[in-house]
Amino acid sequence: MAAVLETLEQSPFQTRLLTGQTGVEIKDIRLQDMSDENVEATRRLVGEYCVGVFPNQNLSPEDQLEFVSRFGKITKTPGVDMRSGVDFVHVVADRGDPDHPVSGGFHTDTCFVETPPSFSTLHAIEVPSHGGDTIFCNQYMAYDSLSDVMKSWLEGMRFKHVVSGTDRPEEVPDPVWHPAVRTHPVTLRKALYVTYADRCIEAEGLNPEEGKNLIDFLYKHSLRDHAMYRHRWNPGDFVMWDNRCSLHAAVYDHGDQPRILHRVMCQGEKPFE
Ligand SMILES: O=C(O)CCC(=O)C(=O)O
Ligand SMILES: [Fe+2]
Repeated sequence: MAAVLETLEQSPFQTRLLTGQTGVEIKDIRLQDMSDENVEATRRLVGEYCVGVFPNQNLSPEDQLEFVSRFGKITKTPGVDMRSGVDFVHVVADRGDPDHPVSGGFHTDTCFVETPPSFSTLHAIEVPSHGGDTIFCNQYMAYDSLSDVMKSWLEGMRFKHVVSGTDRPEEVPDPVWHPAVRTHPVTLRKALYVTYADRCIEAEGLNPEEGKNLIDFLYKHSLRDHAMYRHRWNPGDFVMWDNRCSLHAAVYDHGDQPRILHRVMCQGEKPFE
């Protein structure tokens, strides 16, 4: 814990923690004007608290691409239509169903490639007056709260990740194996790296039933209230999360109110234990 608070105190920004350990708000900074030094401070802060919230931004799709490219090579999910007319800027504009609100399901983005995105970002263009929140959970906390026996059991364990739901199956990559526990390259903390059962389908060395139950347990273990931050959107919000240490889920309870967000991601390293 001490190391975490140090990062916040050392940061050059006006910051506010949004929950005990997950989510940090970074105020009074225009993303287009950020210095290289502040980009590095952002990388550390978001790495430590999993989610960074920058209110009141006004970014064109090109500005967003430019900003995110400072954190890594811009990337996109294979097989997904961008819908924006600007390559690599994905328009997220899903409608809710007033009678049957659902959660999009907690996941880490595009984990089914060799080098999954480090950061994903959403810039709010138009948001519902209520509903349509995005929830994040902290995968350092999920790992830290496992027993020592479970932690040692997961050492060297790898899970198989595959694509689920795609616009263009021909662009889908082959399955990949990633460590169940990954070390964050910036914070050097360990985080549990699982996602929903459709995408995380097998544990190396275990029989199918064992693997399915293990992944199911770890996934459920990740979704505990005290490790979550729930973001209620305002227009102009820019939210950046670190896929190496968090899961997230959209909540589609906004009925037919418009909800339009621009999404840009950058590539991370190959996950390592
Ligand atoms: O719409 C949202 O709030 C998040 C959707 C999502 O999972 C993503 O953009 O990666
Ligand atoms: Fe996502």
